[in-house]
Amino acid sequence: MTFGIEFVPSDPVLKIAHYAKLAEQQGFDNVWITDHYNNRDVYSTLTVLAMNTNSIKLGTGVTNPYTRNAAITASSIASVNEISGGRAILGLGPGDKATFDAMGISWDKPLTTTKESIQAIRSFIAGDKVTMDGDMVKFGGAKMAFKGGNVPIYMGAQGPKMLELAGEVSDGVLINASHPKDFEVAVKQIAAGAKKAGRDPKEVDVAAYACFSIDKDAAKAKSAAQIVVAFIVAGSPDMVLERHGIDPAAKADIGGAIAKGDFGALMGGMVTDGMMEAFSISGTPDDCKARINELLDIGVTQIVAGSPIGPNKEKAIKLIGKEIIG
Ligand code: F42
Repeated sequence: MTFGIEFVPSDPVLKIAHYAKLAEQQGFDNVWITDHYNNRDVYSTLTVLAMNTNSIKLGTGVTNPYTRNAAITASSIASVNEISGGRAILGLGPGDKATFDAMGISWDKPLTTTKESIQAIRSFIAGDKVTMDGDMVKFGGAKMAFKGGNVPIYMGAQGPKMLELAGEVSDGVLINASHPKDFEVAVKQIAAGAKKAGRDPKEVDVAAYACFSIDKDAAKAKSAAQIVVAFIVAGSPDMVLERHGIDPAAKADIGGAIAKGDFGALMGGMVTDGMMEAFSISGTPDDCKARINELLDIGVTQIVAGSPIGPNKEKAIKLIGKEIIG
């Protein structure tokens, strides 16, 4: 098992560098930085992290193929790879529709765009001259002027077809989920894709990109994760809610409370224990360890501690290091 940590650059980059250094000292293997246009830039953040750490792997978690052309993404991640002495990982997913609507970008064929972009990015990083006439990605003989080295490519994926594609073409998959029931399904879909491509499914690192909150006080840990879980419920497909015995009607109520900024209602019972159980790894170190062990048994190979990590990030990173990574 490897252990990763996610940071959202809504915090200043130097603060994230401090947390990343601490995570490295505590034995984390990977740091993943999210990419949204309204936060600090993901590659600037990774560059600062590269200069402030020595061994932790540095990934986009995840960028997308719509706001950045595949050649630009290849050049950016290859630069981080060079600066960090070969520690870069590219995490790529199709992004989300609401963001692209706000940016005036049409979100056509997310799966095809992701697949073709990965093909192009791999070729650019290898130093090839790229000529492509895909459905969504086209290049007329573009080539990078430097070699990118070895950069693993991970996919952000939840849907069945995306997970299958991840099994076919990726080095790893970052799955936004926390519960064994979701991974039972996902692991099978990834394995089906790998078999289709003639690969051993073990070649694909299966990462639980989880809503994680740890504290010695279970109630404090859970309370810190409630708002994140509310957003997950509001954005989950009905099928996923039903898998966890949650009435899909709750989605509209929670979405309404989020839209009104009514955090009192969300924290006051709207986010149920069942939702917390389904969509977070939260509680004491022993609670978190028990869930992690269940996930490992099913085939998860990397645990990513995602937002909020804990009521106090610094304490939470140290607790994970001491009690879980050990
Ligand atoms: N998104 C961001 O914008 N920034 C982030 O930092 C970020 C982090 C992140 C971390 C982990 C993670 O798992 C996801 C993350 N995301 C982030 C979201 C990510 O970018 C994707 O939005 C998300 O993972 C994709 O969700 P999904 O796997 O459900 O895929 C969607 C697109 C979907 O609908 N998939 C379908 C499926 O079955 O898998 C397939 C749809 C399909 O086949 N489409 C056809 C095609 O060619 O694209 C076209 C069909 C037609 O009729 O046109």
